[in-house]
Amino acid sequence: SSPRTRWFDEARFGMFIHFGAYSAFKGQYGTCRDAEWIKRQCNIPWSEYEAKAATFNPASFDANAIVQLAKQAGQKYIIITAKHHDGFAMWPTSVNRWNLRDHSGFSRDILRELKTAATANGIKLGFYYSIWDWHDPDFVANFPGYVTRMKAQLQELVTGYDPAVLWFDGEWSETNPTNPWSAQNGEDLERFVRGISPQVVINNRVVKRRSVDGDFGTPEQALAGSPPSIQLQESCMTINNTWGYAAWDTAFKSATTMVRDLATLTSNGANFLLNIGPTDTGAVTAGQADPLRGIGTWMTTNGAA
Ligand code: JFZ
Repeated sequence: SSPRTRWFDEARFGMFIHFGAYSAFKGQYGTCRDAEWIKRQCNIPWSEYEAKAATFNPASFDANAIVQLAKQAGQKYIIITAKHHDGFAMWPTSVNRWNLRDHSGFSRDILRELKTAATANGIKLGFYYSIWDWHDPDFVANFPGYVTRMKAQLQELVTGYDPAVLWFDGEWSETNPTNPWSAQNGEDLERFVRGISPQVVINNRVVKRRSVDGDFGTPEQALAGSPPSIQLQESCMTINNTWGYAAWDTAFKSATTMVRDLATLTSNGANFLLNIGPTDTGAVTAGQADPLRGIGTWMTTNGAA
C-alpha cells in the first residue's frame, strides 16, 4: 500500500457510528419501523422530520467513553456519519442551517469532541459523508449548485477536523433517476479533496464503487474474500441489523461471532468496520457496548490488541 494508506492497511479494525437526526425517531414512526432511512421508508413529511430534528438533544453523547470503548476492543479508527442521506450535518456547518447546532439548538460540536478524544488516545477519526442528499432541493433541481455546497462542506470538514478517512456513500443510487452522480463527478470530487489534503484516505464509493476508485473497497454486510483484491478492502457490518438507532432491534451479535469475523477478515488482509448506533440521547446501549467489551476481553487474553 502507499504511504498514505499504510496506517489504514495495518489498522485492521475500526468502529463505524451511524448517528444523526434519524436517531431521534428511535427507529419508529407510528407503526412503521426503520432506522437511518426512516424519512423515506416511512414517508415522513419534511415538516414532521424537521420538527423531530429540532428536538434532537444528544446530551449523553460522551466522546471519551466512545473512544475508550473502541480502544479497549482493539479498534484503531472511528468513522462517524458527518452527514447521512437526510442531509443533516452533525457539525456546525456554515453552508446551511440544517445542522445540529442551528436547527436543534445543541451547542456542542460532537465531531470536535470526538476528534479531541480520539487524538488524545491515538485513534484516527474519519467521516462518513453522503453524496446523495434528500433535503437539499438543489440535489434534484440545480445539481451544480448542490455540488458547490457539498464541496464547501467537505472543505469545512477537511480543513477544520483533518479527518483520516472520508467514507463517501450515496453515489450508488444509479438506478434512481433523481441521482445524477456520474463517475466524472466522483473523480472530480476525489481530486478536490486530495487538493486540500493529500493524506486523507478515501473509499471507493466516492465514484461508482468500481474497484479501482479511491483507496479502498467497501463490501457491505459481507466478508471480503480471499485472495485480496488489487485494492485494500474494508468490510462494514453492523452489530445488530440496523445502522442507525432502532430501539426494537436488539439482535446484537455476540463477541464470539465478531471475533471470528475479525479473524477471517484479518487473514484475508481486509479491515473490519463494525457499526454501532447511539440512541436519541447520544448514549451507547449496554446491548451494543457489552459485546464490544467482550471483544476487548478476548483481545487482552490473546495479546492481540
Ligand atoms: C448505505 C446507506 O444507504 C445505509 O444507510 C448505510 O449508511 C450503509 C453503510 O450504506 O447502504 C447501502 C449501500 C450500498 C449497498 C447497500 C446498502 N449495496 O451496494 O448493496
